[in-house]
Amino acid sequence: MSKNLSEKIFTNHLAEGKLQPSEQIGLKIDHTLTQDSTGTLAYLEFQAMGVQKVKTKLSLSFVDHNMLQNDFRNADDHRYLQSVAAKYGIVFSRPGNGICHQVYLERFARPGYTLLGSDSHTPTAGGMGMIAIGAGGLDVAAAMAGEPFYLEMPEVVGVRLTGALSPFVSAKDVILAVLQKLTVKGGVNKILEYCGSGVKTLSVPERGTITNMGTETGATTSVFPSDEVTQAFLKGQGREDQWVPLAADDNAAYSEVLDIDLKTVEPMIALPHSPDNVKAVSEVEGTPVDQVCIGSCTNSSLRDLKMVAAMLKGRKISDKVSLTISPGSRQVLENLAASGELIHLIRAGARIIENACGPCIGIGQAPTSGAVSLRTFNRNFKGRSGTQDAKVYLVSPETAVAAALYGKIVDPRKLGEYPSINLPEKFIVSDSMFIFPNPEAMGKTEIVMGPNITPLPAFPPVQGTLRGDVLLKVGDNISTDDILPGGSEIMSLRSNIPEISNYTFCRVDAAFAKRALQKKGGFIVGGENYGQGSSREHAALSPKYLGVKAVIAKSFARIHLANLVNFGIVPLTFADKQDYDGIAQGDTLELDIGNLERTLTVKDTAIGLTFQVELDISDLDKAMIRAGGKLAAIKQKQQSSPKSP
Ligand code: MIC
Ligand code: SF4
Repeated sequence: MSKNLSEKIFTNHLAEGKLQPSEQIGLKIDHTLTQDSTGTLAYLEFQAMGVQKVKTKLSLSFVDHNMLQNDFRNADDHRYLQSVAAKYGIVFSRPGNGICHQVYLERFARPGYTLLGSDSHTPTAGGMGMIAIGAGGLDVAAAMAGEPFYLEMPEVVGVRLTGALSPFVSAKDVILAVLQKLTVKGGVNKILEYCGSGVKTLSVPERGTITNMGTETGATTSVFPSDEVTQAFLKGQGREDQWVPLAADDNAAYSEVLDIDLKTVEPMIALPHSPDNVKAVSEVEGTPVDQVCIGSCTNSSLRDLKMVAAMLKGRKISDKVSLTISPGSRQVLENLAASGELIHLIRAGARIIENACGPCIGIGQAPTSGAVSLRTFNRNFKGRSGTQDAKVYLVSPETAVAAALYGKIVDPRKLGEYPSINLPEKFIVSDSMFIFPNPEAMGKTEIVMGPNITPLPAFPPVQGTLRGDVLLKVGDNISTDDILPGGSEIMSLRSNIPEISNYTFCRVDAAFAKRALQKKGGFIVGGENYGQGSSREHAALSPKYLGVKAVIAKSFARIHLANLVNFGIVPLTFADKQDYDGIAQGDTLELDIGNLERTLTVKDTAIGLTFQVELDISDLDKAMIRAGGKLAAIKQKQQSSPKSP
């Protein structure tokens, strides 16, 4: 029977279950990846599992998010991560080496492999023909301990590309066009698999831009075939031996097919405050711009910065604009420096900042009050930039440069001759910023924990009747940035749950944390796509710490749903979405969870009404909730099979 590419890779990695859409399956994981802001928790969880060393083919720990080191806390986290890596056999990518997704794509991504990463943009590596999925830290820790990754088998949507992109139009415009069609929830429980004759016109980094931002549709992952373009990229990285050709069979079936003629794609832009609020750049031309930021895991490859350098060459940016450029990796920076292209960025007036996430997650470069900021990033949720009333637009590097030059939004196609750029046949490659584990030293390595790194809280089993107030009622598309914001101040507390939980929902309702503690917990009521965005499990763990027992929403985003289960918060959806309207913040709810049946009844004692909710999770998930979360469940499992570590 003919198979699509996703089915082929899943078949080769199937540990449990049947490959049917909506079936629960267990997937064998080859590689794992963590970054500093989710990694500290993932490794505390891994330590708690009592395993001697990682059981994957390769596990990597990156430091790329919180790099400011405003005080000891941040630096202590980095030191902790380095010591954990040395102890358990994990490759450590030092601060300064670059953004995890960009570096992984350059140095480790392999066609046909699986990757699980504690960051929602892990699907970037799908540009290399692999199944790369973002998950909470606990799921990544479990994969490092040799457990399969459990998920609902997604539907596979074919995205058929034909033709080739026009000058000044690039991969970012393609994914923005996809987002316009699918919205931020159209990809939930789906894989976007790219196919068609247009695929070969896109380089691996361009494919990575598209698979990276597939995350914003809610998709489980996105994947491209592995072809001669992939081979050339791997050859350029000195890794040609890792290439294998991979593609869907002819006549492979997809649950649906989206057709995109690349020739018809034009420069696109996502308007504030959602990645799916997409329009053509030509529709918003003339809007004055205060800040332009180029970088992030979406658009910071050598291809992108070569284009930016070529477009800025011999020009000067507008006096009205602050332009920052953060290269995706040290390799990108080194290649730009060696080829002489870096000078064009510097002379044009760009502020070159560290090879890291930086402004993308509110670590520096907050825009001025009320500013318009054009960014080549992937998320523009309100307040994520660090300035609550800033208006962040998402664009391609080409549109970003046009705005930096003119101080307003301009269709880049008006910029004259389109520069031609080529990726080098051989990249300058140096792995000197990785620390590879030394098997002899592993067992003897001490883990160094600074005073801000606190033990994981333990939670009792979840059973009986859950009772409490509706602590907060929110609308649709609440992101994990709303639940627990980024930014350097709060991110310094990522390894200290009691402290960070004080910031839960702080930008939505500053009194939330206090109220939750006073009331000894309760419920959260949400709209559609609750928990979209980042994979940070703090958005589940902090509410749990404050006593949140269940979230009742119209629908959930995939990673956040798994994180709620992992920490023993019951994720419920309204059987009849209209019941959402009847509940008010402050109402008292009562819910007997019985045996965690599929349909449960909630009593709103404030208005004397009852309504039905659905618990659409697997039996394995139910066992985790009963045990008080995944960590407790894994520990139980290990105690019953003492030989397993
Ligand atoms: C993000 O882009 O929001 C982050 C920061 O990379 C997160 C991870 C985190 O919250 O640490 C993500 O996308 O998963
Ligand atoms: Fe870093 Fe931004 Fe990418 Fe998240 S989206 S990994 S913060 S660059």
